[in-house]
Amino acid sequence: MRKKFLLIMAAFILSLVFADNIKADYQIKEGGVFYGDTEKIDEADAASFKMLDREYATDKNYVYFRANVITGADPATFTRMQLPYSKDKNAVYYYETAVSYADPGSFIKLNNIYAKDKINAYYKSNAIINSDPVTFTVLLDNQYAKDKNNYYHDGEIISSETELRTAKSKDPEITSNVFVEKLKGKILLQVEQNGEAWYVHPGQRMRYYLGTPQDAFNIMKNFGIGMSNNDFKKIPLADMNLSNAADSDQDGLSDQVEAAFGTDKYNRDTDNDGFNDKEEILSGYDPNGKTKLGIDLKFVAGRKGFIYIQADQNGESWYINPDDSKRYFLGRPQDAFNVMRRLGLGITDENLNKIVENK
Ligand SMILES: [Ca+2]
Ligand SMILES: [Ca+2]
Ligand SMILES: [Ca+2]
Ligand SMILES: [Ca+2]
Repeated sequence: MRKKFLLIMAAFILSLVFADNIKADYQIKEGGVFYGDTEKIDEADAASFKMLDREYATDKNYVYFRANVITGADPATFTRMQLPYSKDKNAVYYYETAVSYADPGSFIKLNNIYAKDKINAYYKSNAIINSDPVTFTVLLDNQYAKDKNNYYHDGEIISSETELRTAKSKDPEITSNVFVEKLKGKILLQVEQNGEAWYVHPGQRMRYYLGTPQDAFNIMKNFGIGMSNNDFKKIPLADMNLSNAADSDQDGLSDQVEAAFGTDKYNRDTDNDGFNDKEEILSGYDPNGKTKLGIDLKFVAGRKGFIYIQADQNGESWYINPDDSKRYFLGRPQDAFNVMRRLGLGITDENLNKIVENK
């Protein structure tokens, strides 16, 4: 029963496909030329009419795209290029419209809306005036392009800062830039200004303004990726931000950090093995038991510069510094601020501008 139903469905779908085919073809009937069943092409000469494919045809006088005459096209030298372009000895055509100033000899299609030849780049049927065809390339989003002088959106030069940022984020030469590669995951300080801090997101390779300690804290928390306690144990701990707030047992780990590790905030040696909680963690031992924490630098390698959240604990967040592969506690806004100031790398405005800003 089910099989029969599927067969009927398949037949139905095929009939739709074929119906569409028949409708789109040229037909010669009643002494005239039709595109599809009903659309008569008045200009067409049935005797010399030749279908080139399902969308282009010629006769002794004209070239046709679907049911329309391509004005000015020469039927004797007309050839198809990849849709939507075609050409003859004189000109290039975008569907049925001549592409202004295009050179048929050197014309190449870049995508469905951009093309170039030895003289210009083109958007649909228009030349992009003053474009540089040698360096003109389409970006990761089809509507964007660039040459050595400008970025373009839908064939127009981009001048707004906001749009420029968007365009650059689609530029593979920027996003895979070696320079950005070196700085990904780092915190940068604008030394030529007032020490403004930026975080270069290691996945997006874009920079985020860290602003005030509260902004920095929020931004860093927002990027946090959940990680299990077991995985956290593989990342070495940095001796920073560990006792910035109340430390009830005075073991060098604040109550907040103890909560993150699950140690006793009223006991300097939670597991009573003779080594205090902080000492153990910093040297890679488990403050809650006999074993080692299992530091794994291979595990850390692919995670440098990212921010992780303790999904199994209280949502504490940590930053893995790409320079020393250690994790830094981001307990409070002040902690995020400390990380920013102490780990931040000075950068010139010129170099900073090579990294796309995201807001
Ligand atoms: Ca403590
Ligand atoms: Ca303790
Ligand atoms: Ca201990
Ligand atoms: Ca121990």
